[in-house]
Amino acid sequence: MKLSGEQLESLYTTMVKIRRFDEKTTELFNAGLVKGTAHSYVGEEAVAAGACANLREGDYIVGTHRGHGHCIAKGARVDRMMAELMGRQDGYCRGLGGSMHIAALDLNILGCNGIVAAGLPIGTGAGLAAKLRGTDNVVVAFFGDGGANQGVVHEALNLAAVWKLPAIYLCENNQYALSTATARTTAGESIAARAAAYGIPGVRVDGNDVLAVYEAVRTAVARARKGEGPTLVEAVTYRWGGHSMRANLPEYRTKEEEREWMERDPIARFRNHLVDGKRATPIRLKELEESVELDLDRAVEFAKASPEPTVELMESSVYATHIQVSEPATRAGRELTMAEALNEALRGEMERDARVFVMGEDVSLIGGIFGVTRGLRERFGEDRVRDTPISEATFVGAGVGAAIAGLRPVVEIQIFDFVALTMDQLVNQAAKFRYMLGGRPTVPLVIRGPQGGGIRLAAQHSQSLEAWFVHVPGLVVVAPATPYDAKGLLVSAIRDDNPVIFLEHKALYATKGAVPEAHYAIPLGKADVKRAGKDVTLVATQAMVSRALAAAADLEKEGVSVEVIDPRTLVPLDEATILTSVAKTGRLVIAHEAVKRGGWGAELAALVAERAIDVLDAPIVRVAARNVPMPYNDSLERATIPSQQDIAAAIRGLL
Ligand SMILES: Cc1ncc(C[n+]2csc(CCOP(=O)(O)OP(=O)(O)O)c2C)c(N)n1
Repeated sequence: MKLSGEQLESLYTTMVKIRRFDEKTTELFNAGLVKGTAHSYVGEEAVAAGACANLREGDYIVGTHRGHGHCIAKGARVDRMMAELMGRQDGYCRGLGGSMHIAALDLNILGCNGIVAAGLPIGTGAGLAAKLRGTDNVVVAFFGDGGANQGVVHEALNLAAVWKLPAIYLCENNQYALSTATARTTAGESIAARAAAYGIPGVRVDGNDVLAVYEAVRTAVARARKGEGPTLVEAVTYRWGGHSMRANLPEYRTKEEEREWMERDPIARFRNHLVDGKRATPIRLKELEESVELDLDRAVEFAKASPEPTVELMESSVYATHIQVSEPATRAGRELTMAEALNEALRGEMERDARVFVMGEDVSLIGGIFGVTRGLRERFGEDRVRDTPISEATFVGAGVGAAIAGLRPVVEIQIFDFVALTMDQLVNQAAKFRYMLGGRPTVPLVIRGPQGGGIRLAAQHSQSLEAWFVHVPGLVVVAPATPYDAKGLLVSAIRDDNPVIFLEHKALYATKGAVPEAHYAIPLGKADVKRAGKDVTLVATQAMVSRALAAAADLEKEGVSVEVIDPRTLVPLDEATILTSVAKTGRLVIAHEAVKRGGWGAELAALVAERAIDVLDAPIVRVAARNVPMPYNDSLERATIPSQQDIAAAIRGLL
């Protein structure tokens, strides 16, 4: 396609701006004004410039650690970028993110990323959001040749291909991953050739030819906008400098190779093309260069004048404010199982808010292996109730991307042990996204599914993993014990603007309890006193709650009055209710099913010791699983998970 003079000038300006921005960044890094590290895009300018020239404001991009060029090409302001690199409050992330996390949600720049290839699941989710909304917006997800060997790249390409998502996966093959040449790590004739395995187009282009990149991405964007699905584009290029500004590594490339590639300078090449083809005069190009220079000088001044962020800003950037709700006046209602109660919560929220959708393995056609999503497909259709491939990292990451792009995904992990496959997307992406971007974006994502033992599913299908998530700032952790709590808490989790880990207990799915028919929400961070007492405070979670109540009933016969508290949400934790109870009883027993070592009980014990040691009349006691993986054998499993008798014995030992 023949580009207008204005478009050509814009491409040229973008490339020059990217180059000069990173050259300036290097100077500022050497002068100590840019800290940590940054990865220069010099030499690769044609890729971002050519690709993003095809995009509209509503289109999304996700960048990489080498992402300044991606942001500039999508229209980011260089002054706010520079302020971010200097860690200042006027930066895109208010100084909390730095070079590797620059994002501009107003321009649908969903962030650079410090984790190699992690942007691909997120970009895939943004593509899903664009499709579910019925727009013709597309996403360009950048990644490197090193990133191409991450498992999530395979998963993302597969998912986008089966769901025909409007995505362009753009591999910047600069031929090295840090020090390691692509040829030493990468099988097959090319990265683009891998597209054939997914039945989508794969195109290899000269990444130093901005017009070639523009054309390849133009075709891919047109296909995506028409709803025909994703394309994999591989742009072959070369980075001129070292891996990062900090890296001071032994040589791994030859000077000759470096020289050869610098002779293929994408900017000089385009400049010659414009001048030789009489599409621009050298004088005009000089004018454009000078205006870039002026912009960058102003950007540096802007950044230097910007204030440093404060501790208050930092601390307040982790969580979005939780929704304010109050519990229903009555808990009376029909007897439902916990699975039915959860189903009602999902149904009610999907009725109420078209942005809510559900995805996970086997959640649609059969309604989930525990039946929690049963009937939702019939009611809301397959678009909003999606069976996924077995690609946990990527469908959770797609949930993150869709949430960032404005939807409210509820993602099921079929058995919570499988969450281990998703930890990057949960811990490095979902939990930190708001914070890394300066405390403004929201990530309204629920990750739910069954944990816990008791039904002989052995070591890889029975763990209780709440401590993993409690440890991560940015995540909300919910763990209901009754059908009533499960319904109201899931409603709140879906309405919350933070990523919520919603832990169900598989042995409780079939337990019954009264559940009000009306749609209701339970506040996050509010414990429930399941039984009042005055001698001992017993804090129990999930399957331990009914055992704690049974133990308390037994002990009452012995004249011991036990107060049983279910925190219901572990983050945020209702510290006040627990501390008030301990102040009254002077004794604390904590019961959970997770293994004792490093368990959530240790955190609570430490909290009470720090805050209320003077009111304690006895040592704090934890009743928890033995420090072993869950055994398969019946009686060994029983010997591992705390019983009602274990809890009662712990309490007797305190009196
Ligand atoms: C998951 C992960 N592994 C390793 C790293 C460390 N690291 C950062 S960039 C990089 C090389 C990436 O190579 P490539 O994807 O080709 O991108 P390039 O740096 O060449 O642009 C490595 C090993 C990381 N940040 N994340």
